[in-house]
Amino acid sequence: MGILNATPDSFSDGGRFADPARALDRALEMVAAGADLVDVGGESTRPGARPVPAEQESARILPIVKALKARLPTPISVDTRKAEVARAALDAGADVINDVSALGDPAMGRVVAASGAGLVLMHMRGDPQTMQQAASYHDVAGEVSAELGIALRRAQAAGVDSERIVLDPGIGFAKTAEHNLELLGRLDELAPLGHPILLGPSRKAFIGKLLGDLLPEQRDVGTAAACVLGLLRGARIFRVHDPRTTREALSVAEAVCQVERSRA
Ligand code: HH2
Repeated sequence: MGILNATPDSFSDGGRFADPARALDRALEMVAAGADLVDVGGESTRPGARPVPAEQESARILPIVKALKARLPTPISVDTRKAEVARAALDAGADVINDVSALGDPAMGRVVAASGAGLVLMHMRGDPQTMQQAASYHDVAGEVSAELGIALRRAQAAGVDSERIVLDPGIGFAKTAEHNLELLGRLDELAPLGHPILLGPSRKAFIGKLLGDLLPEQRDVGTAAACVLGLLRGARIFRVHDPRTTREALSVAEAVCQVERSRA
């Protein structure tokens, strides 16, 4: 899943792809580099980010979703927490809603259910402005798994097709650097929830910190390493800014896994 943020303030690609023509070029580049899905976002969710009104978020993403749908066969997901924005994006042709609040908006489940689209439910506590104060766990993998289970049941109760639901532990959302590392190491504990797992470590601060305060654009090798580890622990979708580096790393890891499976 290649990241395309139409925001002025995203922590890594803010301000670069707000124009639909530039966004389309970037999407084509990411697909050529191995992305199977393009995730369009119109509101930054980095820690402390200011919320964006629905009309403004829609105005940022809809021209891009339409431009991408007209030119690309690749499925498009839209990263939004608002049912109103999701409805407009689905009408414009989006295939998946990526909701980092896991149905924080009570109308979101019904909107996605009515469209038959896919849904990503990501773990977070609070919202981007408050979440880092909620980064307190006795058992991070157990609590994330239990809270994702609650979100999953809410989505099913709203009528979302179970086959279309993907779960995400929310790397960096209400998590310290240590929580992120522990979650990555224990990702296989989410398998009993029975849904595909999406992982979004891309260029996040814990990687920069581990590598000696690297800037976001310098964190792609670290991101690929986290994704390979995630693959080995069961993740199947990887949300990244630089699909080429991660795709290459995953291809090598997959080849090794395939040989291992054929010998078993
Ligand atoms: N991370 C970000 C945004 N959306 N969605 C999912 N499912 N999982 C994630 O880990 C995730 C996400 C934050 O990254 P980015 O979009 O690069 O930054 P910003 O929120 O500043 O736009």
